[in-house]
Amino acid sequence: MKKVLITGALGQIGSELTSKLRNEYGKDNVVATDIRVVENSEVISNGIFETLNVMDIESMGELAKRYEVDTIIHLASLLSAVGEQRPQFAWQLNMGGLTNVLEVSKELNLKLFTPSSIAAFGENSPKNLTPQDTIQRPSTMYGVTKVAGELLCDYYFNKFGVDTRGVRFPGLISYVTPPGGGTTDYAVDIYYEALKNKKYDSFIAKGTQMDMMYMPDALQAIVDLIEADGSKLIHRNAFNITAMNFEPDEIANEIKKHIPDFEFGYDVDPIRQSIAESWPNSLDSSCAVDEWGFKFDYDLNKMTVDMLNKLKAKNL
Ligand code: VAH
Repeated sequence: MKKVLITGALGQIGSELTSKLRNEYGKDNVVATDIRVVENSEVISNGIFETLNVMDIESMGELAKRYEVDTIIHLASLLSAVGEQRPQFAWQLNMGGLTNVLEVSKELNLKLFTPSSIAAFGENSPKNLTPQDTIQRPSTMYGVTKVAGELLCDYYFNKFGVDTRGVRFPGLISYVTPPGGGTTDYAVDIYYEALKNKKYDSFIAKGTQMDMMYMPDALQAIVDLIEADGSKLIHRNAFNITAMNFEPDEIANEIKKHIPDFEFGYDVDPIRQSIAESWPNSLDSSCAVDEWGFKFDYDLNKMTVDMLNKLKAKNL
């Protein structure tokens, strides 16, 4: 990867990925794009930024040509909970945007990374250590678009030779840009609320195990997979990856080690709870390890220390 165009660059992943890639590949080699414009955003002020609606294939192709990118990282997407509120729009955006980046990548011979999610699995996928290759019958529109997206990316690789690659992200936890409309967002909200109010009621129920990952590990996984030797990849779209696995009580107890008077409880959201229950309890990430050396640095303990320190530094 020498020059990259990122869609959804103002989102939870995009905002931190843009900064990382500008540091590692040079500011002039990262074209950050998003449909929105946000005031006081470093993504906009600290390098190349273009407004782009991923449903507009002409503008997307024009930007890719103008900046002579060799890679697209496609992050623009509606997440699980908001996708259930607007299922038709979720299909149109998630699939329309992906089809456009695939067509532009085919026309300009670009490498394409786009993430899938643990949401690509459903009730009858094996719940524990969910295999790389297994039944995928998700019950959310977001999950449907992720499975369809995985199949479409494999199709473009097999039929047209487009170099597509992706990972199935678990819940991602970060301190820079809050997530929007996800089911795993409770694991981000809890840190903000523990610091601001010393109290948080989880919208996900006690005992609900989900895979999670700290954002620095997610960003490194994106770079490592993009830079991996394609000839060694048996799978492409998309690799199971995970770093930790916990239920709400476990993350609350880890926070209490640092904020002893933190009051934790439950106020379960039945919609997001039903989504969470349809997802795996844990993933088997051995194919990512074997095929491109996936690794992670942060466990729940190390992440909690860093999250609380970084959020305190933001004077929340
Ligand atoms: C969501 N954070 O909750 C996203 C993610 C695995 C979950 O895809 O929708």
